[in-house]
Amino acid sequence: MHFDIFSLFPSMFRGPLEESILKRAQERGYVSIAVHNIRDYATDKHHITDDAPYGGGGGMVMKPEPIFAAVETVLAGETGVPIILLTPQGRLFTQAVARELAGYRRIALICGHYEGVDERVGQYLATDEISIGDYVLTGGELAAMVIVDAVTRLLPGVLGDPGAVLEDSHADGLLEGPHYTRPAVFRGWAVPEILLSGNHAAIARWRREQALLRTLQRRPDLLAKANLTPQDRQFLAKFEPS
Ligand code: 6GU
Repeated sequence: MHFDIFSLFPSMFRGPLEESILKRAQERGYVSIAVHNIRDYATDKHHITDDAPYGGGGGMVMKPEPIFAAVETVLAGETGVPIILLTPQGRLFTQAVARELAGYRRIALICGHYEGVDERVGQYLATDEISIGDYVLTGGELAAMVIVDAVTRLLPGVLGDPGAVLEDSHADGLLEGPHYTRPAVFRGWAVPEILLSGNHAAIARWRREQALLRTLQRRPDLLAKANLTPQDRQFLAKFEPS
């Protein structure tokens, strides 16, 4: 997978993508990331990338020309590459969207800034608009990093254990249950007995029930959309307010 990121602040990307799993994924060739400075594609003497909004009002708006020039230059001759504008007005980024994006060979991410981006970027250049949540960031850079991270860890080979992504929170529409490691008793707090039992079928059932319970307690909105078996429903029925 290759990511092309278009930003006015390329140095924001230096740290986060160069640690841990993302670093290893790049070193091993599963993913490559190119950060392009939109300012380099402004053709005027001062490399201006923003301007006052038509119609008045506060704030500045990112000009269309440098963004179009940057994306069209970098993606020249390419077809079928999603061009994603990061904006709080976009569709919500979820695990399902991460899986969808992981199916592409190359993805372009445009980081918006200031009060917004000239509407013609969303209309005539971007093929998609994505938001990472219902809050406002100072720019799309952190959102782009979130997407690169969530998508990269889904690529085959990136995680050591291929089963890990199947057990993730949200992978099947449920939150994950609790995890424990040694010591068996820490400050008097014991690990649930069942996990020490060696009964793998019972442990699997317990984990499923913990995931169901945690989702019911913390994110009941997810339960409505989750893939539940009759056994799951029977278990949850015990906790329904009667
Ligand atoms: Cl993609 N951009 C900005 N500026 N704020 C956001 C966002 C994106 N997603 C949530 N908030």
